[in-house]
Amino acid sequence: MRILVVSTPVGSLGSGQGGGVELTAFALVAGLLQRGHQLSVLAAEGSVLPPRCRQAELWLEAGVDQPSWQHRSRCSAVEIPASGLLPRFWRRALHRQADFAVILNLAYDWLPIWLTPHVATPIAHLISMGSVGEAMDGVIAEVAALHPDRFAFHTAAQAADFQLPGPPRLVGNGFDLGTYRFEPQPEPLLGWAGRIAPEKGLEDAAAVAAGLGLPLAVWGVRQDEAYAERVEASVPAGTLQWRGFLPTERLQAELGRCAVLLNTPKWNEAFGNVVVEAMACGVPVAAYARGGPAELVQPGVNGALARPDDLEALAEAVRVALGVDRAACRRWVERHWSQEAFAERIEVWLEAVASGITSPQPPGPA
Ligand code: HBI
Repeated sequence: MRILVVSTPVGSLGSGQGGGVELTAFALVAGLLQRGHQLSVLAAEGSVLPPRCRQAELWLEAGVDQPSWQHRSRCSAVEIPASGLLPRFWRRALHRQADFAVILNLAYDWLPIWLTPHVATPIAHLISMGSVGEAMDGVIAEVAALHPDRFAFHTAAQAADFQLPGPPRLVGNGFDLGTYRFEPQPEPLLGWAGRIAPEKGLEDAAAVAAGLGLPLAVWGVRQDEAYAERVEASVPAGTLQWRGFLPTERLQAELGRCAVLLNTPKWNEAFGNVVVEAMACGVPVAAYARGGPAELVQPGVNGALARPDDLEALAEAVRVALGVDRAACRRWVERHWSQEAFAERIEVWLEAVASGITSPQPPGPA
């Protein structure tokens, strides 16, 4: 099929601002190309595709970033900046829609979902977060009631946040496992990776590392500077090793040296890419039993789970994870989350959407 993938209007691909949706985009574009589809990717100016995605046609748009949903209040109205990227993406996508069998939207935004019943070329939405605002919850519920087949989610925990007419389509996620090298010998070092912002709960990982007397390496974009400084001040100097945001190649080389990765989501984490990335390097994960990570961590097999927000339980989970077989972590990721397996799940979904056999016809004009 000829597929148009519309990226997130928050930052350019490759900058790290787009969070997990970047990894997802690269995995599904590369995987669908491998399966013989023709891909075009619509993204913000400055975006760069990795070599494995180079056969995709890259369309760039300049414009003002869409304000990020997870840093707005739950009752925020939909706000589209003047000269916004989002309307420019969709002006271009609608203008060229006839060239494609299906449009795959990766943006967690109101406009593309609202457009769905009114556009000839079917638009499919891979929802990348749990519930973060009423405007999004509302438009997903409204459009899913008519076109349930147009929505896919990463995990059951994430999908459970939304009002859907039937069981959700779950596609998990996908990773280019050739990028991640298995590391059998760790250092006495704990790890944490993610956007450095309150919803990711770094302060809990810092407290547990300090309590265990082990250093904590921290990777990620310092999205909330004041928050990062508060966490730094909350533990003895030297506990945290701030490693910054690294491209995957370098991140995995450092991540692999950790004895355990701590994952401490305060929100309903839709998937938890870093959990799978760590395991791909052989690093067991101690995570809160919350959101996507609770479906990824198989206690005793690839890590341990702790009651959410319970520091004692998290420390105990770290101790258990320290004893987990590192090769078993790598094997588990290869079985479920390869780029190839993910692209096949996406292909099955998009072919059903393109054939249009499953969605009821929208009601006539009111
Ligand atoms: N906010 N408005 C908006 N649009 C997005 O696509 C978006 C976002 N916030 C975060 C985000 N995407 C990604 O970091 C997550 O989907 C992973």
